[in-house]
Amino acid sequence: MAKAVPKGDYDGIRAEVRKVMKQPDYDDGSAGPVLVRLAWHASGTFSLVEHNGGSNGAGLRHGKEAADPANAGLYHAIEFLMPIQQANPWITHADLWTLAGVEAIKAMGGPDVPWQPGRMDYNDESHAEEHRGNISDRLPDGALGASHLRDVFGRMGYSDQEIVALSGAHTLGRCHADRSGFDGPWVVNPTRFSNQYFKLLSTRKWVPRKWDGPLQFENIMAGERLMMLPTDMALMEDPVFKEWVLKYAKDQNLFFKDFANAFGKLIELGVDRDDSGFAHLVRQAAKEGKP
Ligand code: ZEM
Repeated sequence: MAKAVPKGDYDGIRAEVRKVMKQPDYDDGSAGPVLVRLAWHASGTFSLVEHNGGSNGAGLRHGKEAADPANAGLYHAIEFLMPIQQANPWITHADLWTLAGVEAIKAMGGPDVPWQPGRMDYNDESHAEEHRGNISDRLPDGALGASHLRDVFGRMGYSDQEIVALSGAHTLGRCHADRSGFDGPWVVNPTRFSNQYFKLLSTRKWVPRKWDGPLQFENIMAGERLMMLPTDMALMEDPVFKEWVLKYAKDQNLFFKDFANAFGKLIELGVDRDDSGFAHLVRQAAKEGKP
């Protein structure tokens, strides 16, 4: 059971998140990485041009977005947070998911990412379907390359430098064959936030793994089979991306600063608060002045 904390006590919620992060029987003993992935996938559907998608609404609980293969396995994260939500029904899922991602980053040794409340939830599936617009196929595909990354992150308004900074999150967690088809962690200590991903990406020799699964790259380190996705490799192949990989590999402080900015921006995408401090869910068509 999670603890009920007073309405608006977000530090109290953060403390509860730290407690649910301890999951001795799950993955590397921590829910932290999958909580970060939930915050990212909840937010990373945003489109600047269409001005829809993003963390507001917590649409990932419903319908098509919940069933999207790109979101496979994220129900674990939603379930880890459920006791907190049940004990504290005053917080929206959308606020809880983004706050949990931010707190997990911090608890695993990462930077302080700015966070603000005010997101609302879709009430149910039809509410979500009616409001969110068509946001399918917006999350990146790890099998592709640099131009795909620029398409996907450009749609959210990110620069090359920010794409590389955000990719540093792959120092956390692992791929699961039964979720994405890919397999394994990127680093030896995947519950510690650091610039290790950039160090390994830029210094180790990565070779295609011989297996039945999709193309991924491997390097054996301390007896562990570490991995890189084709999109991770693209950061070393593209000269502009590579410059930032090398900078972040050398300078952890710079990485932490740039990551905090880029992740803080991510969880704010499409969250338009009014004077009341709430980001009301407006039907996309209504915003565009259509009936
Ligand atoms: Zn990920 N990511 N990601 N990512 N990601 C996975 C796991 C995690 C891509 C991707 O295809 C995959 C960002 C960007 C990109 C995390 C955070 C962030 C997995 C493995 C894949 C396939 C899923 C599985 O099988 O469980 C691609 C192509 C990206 C484009 C650059 C960004 C941005 C992130 C946050 C800032 C995290 C924390 C994980 C580990 C999840 C876990 O369960 O351990």
